Amino acid sequence: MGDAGGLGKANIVILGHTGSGKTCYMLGMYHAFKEGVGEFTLHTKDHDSDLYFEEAWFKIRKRHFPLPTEITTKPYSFEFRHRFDVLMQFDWTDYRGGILTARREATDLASFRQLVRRADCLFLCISGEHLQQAIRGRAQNIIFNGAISRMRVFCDDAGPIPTVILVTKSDLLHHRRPSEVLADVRRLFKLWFDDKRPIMICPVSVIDRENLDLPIVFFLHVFIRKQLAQAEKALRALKDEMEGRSSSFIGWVRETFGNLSNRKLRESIGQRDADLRRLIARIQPLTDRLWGASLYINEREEDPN
Ligand SMILES: Nc1nc2c(ncn2[C@@H]2O[C@H](COP(=O)(O)OP(=O)(O)OP(=O)(O)O)[C@@H](O)[C@H]2O)c(=O)[nH]1
Ligand SMILES: [Mg+2]
Repeated sequence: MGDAGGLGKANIVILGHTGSGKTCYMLGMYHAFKEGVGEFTLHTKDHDSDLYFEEAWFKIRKRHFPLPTEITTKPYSFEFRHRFDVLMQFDWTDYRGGILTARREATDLASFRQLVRRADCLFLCISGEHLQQAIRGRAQNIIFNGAISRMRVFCDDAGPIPTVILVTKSDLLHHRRPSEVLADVRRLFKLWFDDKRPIMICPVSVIDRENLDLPIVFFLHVFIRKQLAQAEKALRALKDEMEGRSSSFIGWVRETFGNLSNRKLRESIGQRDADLRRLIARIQPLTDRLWGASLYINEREEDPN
């Protein structure tokens, strides 16, 4: 994570079997924010990527879908903006789903593993095709056919980071009760729920344009909260140190905020804390949308200390 805009730079990695809808989702997400969600927009600085996204989305609207991704593209760099201010940058690599079942010889396997290891957020795709009926008696087949067990193998390296489970092609699920679909997805992804990460299940569709913006909003929400929690912990550690109590966290505080005098350090962290609170208020119109949709959300992360 580097420094850029208000929140720095994040790596979002999307995983899902071939044909699960990763490329279409990325195009839909870009389009949703290009049109603007309130005053929030998404941009890529790369001219050709922008052109490709626009053309490919135009074709999707006419039901001409992109070809399966055979060669992984370079990462796309996105800027998430509120009016003219960049709030966050993130990189997004459109990997081929085939990587999940690739053999050791595959040339892109090592870079994929590395990417997942460095991720700040995971997007996992399960196609709505698997969920058109209740999963009763079919769970093991879906876990295998949807490459859910393969995703877990790669994600183990990343630790319990914020995760969005995208139920793609949700236009195929209109006949089912949303709460039953969400319960089925929880069963299929049980291991991800056991390790107490911030997690969301979000049905999305490029046909219905359902919820295309919400996964990024969820990540933004947990990303800011995490930074705020760190700033508050840093202030407590500093206070402890100034009052003669030792704190194991203080080394991290000085490394992150600079080796300043205690007074300057307190000012600097206090400023960061206030900035983050302002940001939370600023994105409120977006986060309000999360609580109004038919989703599963657990935003809490277990504090290891
Ligand atoms: N009904 C419906 N079909 C979709 C939707 N999104 C994608 N599809 C279908 O799913 C196919 C695969 O989508 P892609 O986005 O190419 O899948 P991918 O995960 O990128 O696949 P790889 O590139 O092979 O890893 C598309 O060609 C469409 O036929 C959707 O929202 N609704
Ligand atoms: Mg693809």
